[in-house]
Amino acid sequence: GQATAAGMPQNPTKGGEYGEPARTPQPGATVEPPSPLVGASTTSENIASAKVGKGVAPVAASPVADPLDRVRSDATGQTLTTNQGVQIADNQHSLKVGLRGPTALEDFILREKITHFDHERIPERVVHARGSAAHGYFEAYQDLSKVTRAAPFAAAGKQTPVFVRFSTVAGERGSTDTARDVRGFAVKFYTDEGNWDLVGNNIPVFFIQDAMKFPDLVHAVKPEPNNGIPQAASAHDTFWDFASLSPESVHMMLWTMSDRAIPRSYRMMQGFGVHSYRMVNAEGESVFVKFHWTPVAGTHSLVWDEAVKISGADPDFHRRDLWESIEAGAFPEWELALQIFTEEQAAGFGFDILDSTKLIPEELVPLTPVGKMVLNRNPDNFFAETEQVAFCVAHVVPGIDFSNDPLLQGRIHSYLDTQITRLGGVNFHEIPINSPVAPVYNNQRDGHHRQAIHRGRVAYEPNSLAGGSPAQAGYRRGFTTFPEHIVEDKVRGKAELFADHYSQARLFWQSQTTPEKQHIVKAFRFELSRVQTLAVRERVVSLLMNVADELAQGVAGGLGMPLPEAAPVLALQPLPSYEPSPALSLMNFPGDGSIKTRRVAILVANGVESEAIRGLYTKLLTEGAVPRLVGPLLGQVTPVDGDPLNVEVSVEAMPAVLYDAVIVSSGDAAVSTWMNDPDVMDFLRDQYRHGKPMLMLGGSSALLKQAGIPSALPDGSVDDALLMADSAGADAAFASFKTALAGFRQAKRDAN
Ligand code: HDD
Repeated sequence: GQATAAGMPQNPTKGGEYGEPARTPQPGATVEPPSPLVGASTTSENIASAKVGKGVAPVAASPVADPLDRVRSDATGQTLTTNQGVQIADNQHSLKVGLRGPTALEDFILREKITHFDHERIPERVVHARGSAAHGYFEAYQDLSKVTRAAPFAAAGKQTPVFVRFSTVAGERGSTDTARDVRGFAVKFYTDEGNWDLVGNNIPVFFIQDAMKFPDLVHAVKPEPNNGIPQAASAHDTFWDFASLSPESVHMMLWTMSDRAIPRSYRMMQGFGVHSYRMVNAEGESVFVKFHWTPVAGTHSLVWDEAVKISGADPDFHRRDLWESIEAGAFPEWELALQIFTEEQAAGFGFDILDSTKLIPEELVPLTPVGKMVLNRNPDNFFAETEQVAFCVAHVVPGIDFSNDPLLQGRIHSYLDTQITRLGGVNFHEIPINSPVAPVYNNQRDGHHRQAIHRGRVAYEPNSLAGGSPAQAGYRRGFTTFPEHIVEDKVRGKAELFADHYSQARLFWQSQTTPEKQHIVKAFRFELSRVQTLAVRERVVSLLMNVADELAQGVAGGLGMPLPEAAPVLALQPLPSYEPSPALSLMNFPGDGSIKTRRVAILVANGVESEAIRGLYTKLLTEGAVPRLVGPLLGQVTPVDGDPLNVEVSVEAMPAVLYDAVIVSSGDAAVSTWMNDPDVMDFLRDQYRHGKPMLMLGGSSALLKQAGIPSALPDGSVDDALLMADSAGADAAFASFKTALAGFRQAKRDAN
């Protein structure tokens, strides 16, 4: 307890006990931790610092975020009240008939509090339950009015506020971030002509071609209904049973077994609108487009062993990463590009642009960059914003229109419908995070939780009693559906080219680098090893045989099974043949070459030589990286030279998988302690195994031998991410270390 002016002990949570002084909270202390390199030991992973921010979102001017101040509630300096505004004298005790007697029904304060608590949870999203979000803006590079009248593209430099939510698909709300899964990439544009939601994924194709199959897909991948196992994983019988009986899913299967499904960060993955959409200009002319988001930080992924270990060490890995980088001012950024094509062009592609299991190779339709998106503000409240945000594929604005993709058509229905259950009624658009910045006037009325107080007696149109207001906008201003000419039979079925399930799966496979191919084979092996039903495993491999022999053989060999017969293939002619497309490889987007936000462990212990690491620490900070002094325990370590060092985090609390690279200090005493420390040995082995850059200073390179780490690559060549330097050469080694870290991972080491 702190001392009050009166010298009384003060506990701010016990107003009833200590009276008035307790109702005056302490002024919020600004935490400015000292550098870990000097002074008293205070730091921990959770203390605000220049590296992770101050716990208060930087406030960027935004027409969405700023008006939310209207509903932001800050209790600093305020008194506790009921929901009716009645001040509460005692928040510790229920009202009892005698101190040892029963609680009175009359205790409205207790009942209001408990009743509200009982209803705190709302249904989680049926898919994409686990997610993280941030505010930001989209800025157009150029005036795109030739192509679309959509507001965000009206002028070069025009900014449109956005709220973006990233997610996994299969896991429940509390599940791990690093599951092998598709990632959702949902962007709400608060345009000045209404809200536009671009609800995409980090993979440009989908498992199924028709919305009719979506509930089956989701039931198959979710935990099995009898025992609720497994959580956030596709590695089980029901998923692969469904997938193996749905050959249309083969192309997507390859993507989800690739490293795309285990991104290093939400900030380091692409996003795709998946479907073909239409853009329509003011003259009513239309083209088709596909949407692509490309991260400025490059595309980087985890390796599977690392993803599994992160799940234990920090299940919030991606959520924390997004939060911390925004707090630290390292704002994530993507470029938006369009593939623009006409109906006539599409007729010659050899695949159907209405089929969501197909992408359009960039060799066929190159990308046109149209703008960038920057995420610069964390939500203030996870529930109010991230949980209550409602994305809906049907939210389009004038200038954006749908295609007839049967998956998209079903989605147009599904998203509105699901919010009615999830958010408790039809007025979810009035929840602040969902409200457009464009004004809303119509004759919809009432419903649960109505916020607007509509004035007047007219709630219909046409009317004369309200002077005809609100009036139709007419075709020039209002949303106008592109008048596509259609004369067709009403049928259930699919178009012919939808039956080609393998051409693009082969294209994807052929476009991968060798390590990527190896990871795909291993992912299939892992998933199918967990499948208990032999026939399901066989069916999957029989599909893969139509993709590539080396793939099918690799997977079958890994499962200890003979090659089955290839699955039957419909003879369709002529099918497109593709050259490998470099854009389909993750390696194609290395990023901007910086090491910003990369986390670097610097191992320290008593007896280290501190001069070199002080220099490296400062250099890393200057480059925008996130160095951490990692020691055996919290507290201080005593180097052979200079001031004590403050350990920022212990090896136990943050193991190797939570860093992108390691620097191991020199110093005989420290090195000989580490030789016998199993945590440190595991740390080094994992760093090596996961391909991470390692800089061994002075005598610490002796640890490599002890850990069984080879000094050259498997092919005998030099490992340029495994660096050694004596302390005098540490500065020079930093340049090589930086290059290795910018390159992210040594793929050739590959023990994965
Ligand atoms: Fe979906 C959520 C993306 C097919 C039905 N979907 C949801 C979210 C994303 C996607 C990113 C989470 C939005 C958020 O963060 O709140 N979904 C996709 C993509 C698809 C796709 C890229 C294929 C191209 N989805 C799809 C189909 C249907 C749905 C075919 C149904 C016919 N999706 C839903 C849903 C969800 C949803 C049930 C659950 C929660 C929500 O909508 O708001 O309506």
